[in-house]
Amino acid sequence: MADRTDGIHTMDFWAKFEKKLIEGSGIADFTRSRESLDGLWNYGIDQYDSCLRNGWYNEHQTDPDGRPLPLDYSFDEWDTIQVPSCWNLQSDKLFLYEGSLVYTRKFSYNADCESERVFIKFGGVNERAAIFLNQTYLGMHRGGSTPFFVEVTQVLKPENRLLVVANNTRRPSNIPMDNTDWFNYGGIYRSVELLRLPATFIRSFEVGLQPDSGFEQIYANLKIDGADSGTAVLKIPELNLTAEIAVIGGIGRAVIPAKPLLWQLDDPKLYDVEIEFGGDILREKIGFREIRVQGSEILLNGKSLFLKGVSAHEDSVANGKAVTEAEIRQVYSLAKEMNCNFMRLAHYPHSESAARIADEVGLLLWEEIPVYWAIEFSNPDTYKNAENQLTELICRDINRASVIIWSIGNENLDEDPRLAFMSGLAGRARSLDPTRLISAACFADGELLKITDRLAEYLDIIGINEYYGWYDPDFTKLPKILANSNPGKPVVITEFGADCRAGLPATGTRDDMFTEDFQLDVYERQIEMLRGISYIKGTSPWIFFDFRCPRRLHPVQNYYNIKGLLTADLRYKKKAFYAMQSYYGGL
Ligand code: GCB
Repeated sequence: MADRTDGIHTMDFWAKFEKKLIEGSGIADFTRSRESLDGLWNYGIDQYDSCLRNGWYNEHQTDPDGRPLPLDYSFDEWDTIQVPSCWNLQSDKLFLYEGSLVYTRKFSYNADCESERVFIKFGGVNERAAIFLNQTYLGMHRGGSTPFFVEVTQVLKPENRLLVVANNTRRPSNIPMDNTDWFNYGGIYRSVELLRLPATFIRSFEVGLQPDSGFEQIYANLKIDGADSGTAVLKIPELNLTAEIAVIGGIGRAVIPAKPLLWQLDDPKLYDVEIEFGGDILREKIGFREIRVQGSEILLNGKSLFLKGVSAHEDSVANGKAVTEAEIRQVYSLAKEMNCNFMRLAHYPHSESAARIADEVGLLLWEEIPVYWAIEFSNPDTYKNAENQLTELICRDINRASVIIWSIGNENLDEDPRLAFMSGLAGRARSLDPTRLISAACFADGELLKITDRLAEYLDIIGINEYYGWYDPDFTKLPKILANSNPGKPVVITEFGADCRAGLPATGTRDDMFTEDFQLDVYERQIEMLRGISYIKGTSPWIFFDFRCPRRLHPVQNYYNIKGLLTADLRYKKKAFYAMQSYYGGL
């Protein structure tokens, strides 16, 4: 029933719904059969959050005595919107909308068998989502870039209404916070799927090369939901490998002798891997490789590696964050054309397909969570949110050979609460995944002209963002920083760059800001400076292609961050693209 008192009482309805959070819900689902819930959903633009305040999700049509009530909504008569998509690109009136959209659809369900458990997977909803099925509140997910799974077994009926309140309001206490340098897309922008699982199922499984085993062992870890003990069977047919793994307390762990061909950049070999427990079978394609650091070296399969990278946002002109596989493949093929072996996927987890495709094409990845700029580092709930996003990301991509680095954040000042927050995240990442490297994009100290960030102690690779030649025109500081620093660890220059409007006519001098010549000049000086520094083991300049950005109001920018080496439509290569291509080509 629409509660008239909601209008006269202040009500922190978000707090009410946040009492039931959906966290750490990951399920290994790659080859599981699924039913798509994508397609056209009804939607209402709910600027004042009336659905949550007034309980529309209850669908009360009458008062307790059966008299009809006036309703302010009519779900099935609302307009429709495509799921998945960013709402901003679906209608002009939604382009700059920040707030709630109520999404709803109906679907039918027939149980395959009585014991089956059913989950709905949401690949990504920006930024928070309150989920209701058949008038039952199932929980709220925070974090716009990681998947979550909601069990619906007990609530399903033959005919169902699914209702999602998606909200992209920027909040200072969120991850990310209210100020970022990218576009705040909204909506259910990755697929929604229904998964039917047996009563006992494999919730997660992880298979990889056992570190320090001389490439002669693999490890397997799995978690079972629904049963405590038994025996799992791991099979890798191409290696003639069949191994039994004891499951105790729902957990199975084993280290098994095996000599797989290693996953290499020029030969990204993937094996079909199968795991079975109690009749539940999961299949994956897995590459075996080892990544570690030694002194200031990064070693891939024991060999020294320079990360020839570039940073990129998940953004396309046509689809925003809802990028297609074809768009990801196009970006990767352009990165390879620039002679890259590495990409920094900034500043939040990109689509699950990004790492799967990188596994296939042989590209190394840095994956990041949006602990970006001035996060509320002293707020325990903000930490909880960040840790959950990190957990969901690691859980999603744990089997991807391409992913070599978990980045726990970008550009925050070295202050005590931040150190406690970020070192906590580093510890969490290590405990979930001791086989990959931990990094973050940090600042050098602009006054001492030295890398001094205390977070470095907790990182395997120190990422440094610097904009000498652009935000700080005094380029002479860069050589001083490089000479004054002795980090004892590999450093990757995770950002440098300059704005550039493609094709902007230069006036004939190389000092013309925003022109291709100016950007090229910054790149040439950066390359010259960085190439001689022994502890620098990679670069990922900012950025591969121009992207939408509400903070960029200069007419040449026109609401885009134009530091791209390519234009936003990926069609035009700026001059600096060729400078990077020739630098990387010569390494
Ligand atoms: C940075 C940020 C990045 C911005 C970039 C810029 O330091 O890490 O998110 O987009 O600078 O263009 O200012």
